[in-house]
Amino acid sequence: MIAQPLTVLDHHYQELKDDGKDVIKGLSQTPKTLSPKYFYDDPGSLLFEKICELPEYYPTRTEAWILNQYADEIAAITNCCELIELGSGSSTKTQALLTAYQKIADSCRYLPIDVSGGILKTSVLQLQEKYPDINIHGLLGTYEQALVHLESNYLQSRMLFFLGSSLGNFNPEECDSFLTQVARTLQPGDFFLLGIDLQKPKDILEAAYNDSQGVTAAFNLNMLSHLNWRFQGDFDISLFKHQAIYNGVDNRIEMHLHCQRSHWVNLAALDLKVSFEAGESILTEISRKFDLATMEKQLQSKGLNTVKTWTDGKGWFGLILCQV
Ligand code: AVI
Repeated sequence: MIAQPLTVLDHHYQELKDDGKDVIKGLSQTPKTLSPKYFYDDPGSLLFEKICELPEYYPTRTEAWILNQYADEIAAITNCCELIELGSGSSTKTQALLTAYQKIADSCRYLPIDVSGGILKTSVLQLQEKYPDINIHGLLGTYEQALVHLESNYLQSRMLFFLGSSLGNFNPEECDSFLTQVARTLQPGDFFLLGIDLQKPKDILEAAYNDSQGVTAAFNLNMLSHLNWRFQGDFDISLFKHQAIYNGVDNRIEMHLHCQRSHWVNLAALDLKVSFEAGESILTEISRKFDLATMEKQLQSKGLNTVKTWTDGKGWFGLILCQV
């Protein structure tokens, strides 16, 4: 079988280079912040795949269990022609849905969208071999680029999915505008499938983001290596320590890189020199933990009406299927 070419939304590196403005802004403010999108260069995406297999990191296997359990039902309810996944990564969990669709659909197409070209290319090639009856095209780009592209390239009935609780990495305002944009890409009758991590005791949450093998620490620190190669930086990784704590007021994990010694960092390509004090930290990620009923209401306010919700036996993770 001839492999489909990878469709590139825009020039990946050029696009992210422009985004360096957010690095300047984030490192110039107090407290310092960096966007979690900088986790996902190719080494970072591989580290994330490792996180997904950690015993402490329950979200991936819990969501995979729900998907495996209910994929046939989801396919039967939705029966769309076009399946679109935002932030597809390795598309591992999605295979339950593709297998279910392959059984019922005559022709359908799957568009995995990710910001990391290496993992996207590899997974598209593997999926094309495994699912010869499904038309598979990878799209390389950020969520923003992807949603703009999808809004103006509507072909046929759609199910858009956003799994892994990636929605939790947005703050409330970002979440609101993301859902508005999602609703814009869908036509009446189309579906949105959302995976969200639910609230649970602090010790389980903190263990999931402070694993004993140090993979999450390596993932967090890799963001600085990414900035070093992308923006000609000189971050000394050994001067920072990973820290993840649960903020019970805002129901979110906060991941930080904690500076161990006062020093300067230079990012030559951004013409930026930043001073770090011992004890100060960079907020690299929030990971919000949700409540199903509240999320269903928020989705409804965007015209995304819940058709069915699934969860696991412990109520740790939720999958919401909604329809426009
Ligand atoms: C991608 N995202 C949903 C993960 C999360 O759990 O917030 C990223 C992650 N960060 C640390 N571990 C996993």
